Amino acid sequence: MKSVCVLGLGYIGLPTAALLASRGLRVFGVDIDQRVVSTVSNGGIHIMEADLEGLVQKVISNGALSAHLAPVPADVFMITVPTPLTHDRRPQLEYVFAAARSIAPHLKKGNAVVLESTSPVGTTQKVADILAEARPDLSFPRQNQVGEPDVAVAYCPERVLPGRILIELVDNDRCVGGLTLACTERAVTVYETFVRGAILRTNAATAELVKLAENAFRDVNIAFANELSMVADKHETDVWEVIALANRHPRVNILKPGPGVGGHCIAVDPWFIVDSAPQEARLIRTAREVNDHKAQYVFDCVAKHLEGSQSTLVTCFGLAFKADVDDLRESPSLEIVERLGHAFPGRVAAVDPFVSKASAVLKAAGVTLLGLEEGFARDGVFVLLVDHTVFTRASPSKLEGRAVIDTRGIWRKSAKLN
Ligand code: SAJ
Repeated sequence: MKSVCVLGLGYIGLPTAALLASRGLRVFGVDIDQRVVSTVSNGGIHIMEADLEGLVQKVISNGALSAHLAPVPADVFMITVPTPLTHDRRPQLEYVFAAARSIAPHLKKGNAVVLESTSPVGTTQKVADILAEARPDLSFPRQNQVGEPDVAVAYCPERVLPGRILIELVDNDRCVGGLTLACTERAVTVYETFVRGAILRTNAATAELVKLAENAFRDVNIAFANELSMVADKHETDVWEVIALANRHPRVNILKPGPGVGGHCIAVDPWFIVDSAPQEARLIRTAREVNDHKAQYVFDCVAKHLEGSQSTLVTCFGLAFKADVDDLRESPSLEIVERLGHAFPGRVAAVDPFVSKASAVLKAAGVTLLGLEEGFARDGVFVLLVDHTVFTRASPSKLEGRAVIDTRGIWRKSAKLN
């Protein structure tokens, strides 16, 4: 194996392509967005991720990585495109299938195709079927069949945490599931070039469900913390104190409540399980509903605070979906700020050191974007939505005598919302 073509240069594809290129492979990065291709071709990056820019610069300048608008023949094709939800919460797999169709003309005997995008069980087989239809001259695998097909097809879910992607791509264990045993072995050789963690072999359907199970597990556990925070408010107790004390039990480890769950993974992937097994996945569905409801609950708490006066201002700290990232995808904080802006015109401002320009959504909601000091200088209520490190380091004097609604428990010992 000498070359890899990575389809989709997003949060997973770009770091993976750069890492493979740094391991002596010739890597062709493909994206349908001209701006992404131009940025990467110039050694730049279009996402924020620790240490990524330096690595991309290096592998672009030494010629190991190049960016393209269409697939280039290679030994291995890696699909890392988004799998969003449709409006009715069903997996939208069109990007995966389009990527498969785009590589079909370039395939030759001995190639491997690895899907990394989070996908419902059965998607890897569908990719193999699309390739088989487009290339009747080559043989493709069927799940659990014996023998070695001309082109190997496997699933290997990404499981890296944004903010730590380059570390976790190397150190995390990986789960590789081929449609056949031979497919698994071929895909394993790809990951052996850069993974220091264990490479665990299984079949494609299991690997697909493993990925969904990981994120659903976390969602259910965060839902427990969020539900507990609402119960604690009702009993006028401090949820952070409850959690700290409960977690002193040797077998209890409650996660942290917040304004809801965001990002493109945990807020989305559990729906793939619900869609495929609606009767069975009752807890997973409820957890999603609890976490989605938390944003509404926070909005209601702030609204209750503001309704008493016609002029009280509100300053929201944090827009990103979690601490120390600039990613606004599915962000409950952004949703809360947007709704507050519409409900209380002219009174809402937001501060987020990772967001430099107010988006169209914020502008439409009439929300002003302020710098940190400007935000602290404002009158009225402070609403803490994201535990960015700069917020956790704010001097207590900035908060003295303030009405604070803290959804993350970093500014007030008592984080009760109402
Ligand atoms: N959150 C809480 N309380 C917590 C932990 C998280 O409210 O105690 C919230 C965060 O604020 C955020 C959301 O949950 O809004 C998700 O954040 P996260 O840091 O838990 O996870 P992601 O979405 O950044 O990354 C997850 C990871 N999955 C797991 O930890 C099981 C990562 O390993 C996956 O690779 C990634 O999804 C993905 O791409 O699927």
